[in-house]
Amino acid sequence: TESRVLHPAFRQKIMSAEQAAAHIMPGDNVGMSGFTGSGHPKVVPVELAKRIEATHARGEAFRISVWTGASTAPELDGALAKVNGIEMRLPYQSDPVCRQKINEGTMQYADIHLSHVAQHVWFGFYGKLNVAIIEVTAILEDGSLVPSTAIGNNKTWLDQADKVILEVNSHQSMHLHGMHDVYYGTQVPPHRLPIPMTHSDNRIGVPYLQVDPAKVVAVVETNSSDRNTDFTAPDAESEQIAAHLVEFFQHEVKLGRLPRSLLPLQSGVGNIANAVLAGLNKSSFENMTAYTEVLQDGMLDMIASGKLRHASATAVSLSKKGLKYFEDNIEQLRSKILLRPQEISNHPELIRRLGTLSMNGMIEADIYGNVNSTHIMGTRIMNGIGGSGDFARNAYISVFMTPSIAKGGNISCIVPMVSHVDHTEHDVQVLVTEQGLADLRGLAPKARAKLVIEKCAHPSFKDQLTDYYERSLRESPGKHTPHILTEALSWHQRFEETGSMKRG
Ligand code: 0RQ
Repeated sequence: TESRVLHPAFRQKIMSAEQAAAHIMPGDNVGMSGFTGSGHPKVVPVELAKRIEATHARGEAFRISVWTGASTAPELDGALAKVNGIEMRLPYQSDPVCRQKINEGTMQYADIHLSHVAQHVWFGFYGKLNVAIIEVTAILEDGSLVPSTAIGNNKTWLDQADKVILEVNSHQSMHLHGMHDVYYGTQVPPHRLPIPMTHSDNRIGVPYLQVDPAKVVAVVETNSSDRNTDFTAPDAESEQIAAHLVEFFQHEVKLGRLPRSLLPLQSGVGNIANAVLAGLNKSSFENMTAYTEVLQDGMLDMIASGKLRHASATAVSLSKKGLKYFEDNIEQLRSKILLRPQEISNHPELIRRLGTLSMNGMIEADIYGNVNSTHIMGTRIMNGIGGSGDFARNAYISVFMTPSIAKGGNISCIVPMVSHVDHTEHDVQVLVTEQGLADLRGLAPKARAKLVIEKCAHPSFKDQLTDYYERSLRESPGKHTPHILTEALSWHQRFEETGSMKRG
């Protein structure tokens, strides 16, 4: 294939991945591209992992900090974690090897709101960014960079890093050019101005990334695919969750609280989110829009059917089948999809102004509506908060969803008190399980508790929850948010000890 490195100054820097990886030093903070398995560097991290492994074999220390947009893939997070090469990871991961290292206590992990990352780096909160490793689709004649399938924090990494390594991936479609909207107007306080966006399909920036060529130490040509994880077909439970939500939105339209085309949709990652989008695709709503982080297959299907008029995101994260449709139809899709930096896709100012309908997955919720999205039994990380907090607090309506039970019915996802809080009761308006939907807007704690138990809990845990709640009402010293503190987390403790939350 013809080289996609069209600018002579960049062409002079073309080298192997191994040579490029030699620019990274022990202790470096390294900013990498990548968001939900898309647009991450494919080869330099692998060569870096080899170098780290060889260094460790000589008995010398070599660890780096890895900052990304969000989750990546086995050839980045997995490879570096496997050789114990990561000292600190931020802001989001979903890799099994990373998860294991974090939970065994050998890797540090800072789980950060995705909208915070770029500005915290500008403010200097995490120290100096030494190196950026960024995947791009092409380097044009004038030196501008055509972004890949995800933008994430790339603008910030390119601006802030001392040294830049570019991976130019010819596997990505050249037709991505024009699908990106990179806003260069962000400032730090006290110089901030309003971000000039009033509709989710507004273009406010330029379709390329910029980099100072003097900082580019290496250009590596690659040809590899993104993670392209397949989704499972919606199961009965996910379809029930979707049905409850569609009915709720219809009700809100009827009451005049939502327009007929709804408001911009934000949908989280995973199979349930995908099933909800499939439900919306079959619904009577039309001309919908999306203001979200990740564009999954479910949204692509909605664009294909004409139900979704436009989607704004920071990454496309597609299955192999979804990717084929995307690439075959990319000419038409370019006017319907905009990819933006994550500081914009997740910006609280914009989420509040646009009024998103935000739908995210959770691990558990408690009877008062506090939500745990990240920790298994309070101590073990699953993935991270990702963008769910950016959206939850600022959405028009913020929805959290989960099946009502997990692990073959031994776990109730509705508990007396969550074992870790990511989204407080103040940020959670609607809870949905396959059992039903609890609309918590405007309710005081005791009314919330009754509704959550009634609508969301699994029948096999309803009595146990009701019993806890009623005894709390009697025994709790405070009657605003009644609890029996010595018992509130006993369900989790019982699971750790016996393998079930069920009372013997
Ligand atoms: O365990 O993996 O061992 O089978 O948790 O559960 O049901 O497959 O859920 O894939 O929809 O993910 C919250 C993790 C849900 C996700 C979470 C066990 C269950 C299973 C996974 P196994 P499911 P999903 C946009 C927004 C935070 C980030 C976010 C997430 C595993 O949605 O990471 O929202 N969200 N970002 O068996 C113990 C419980 C459990 C439980 C389920 N109550 N207790 N284990 N499990 N419930 C995207 C970005 O920001 C990038």
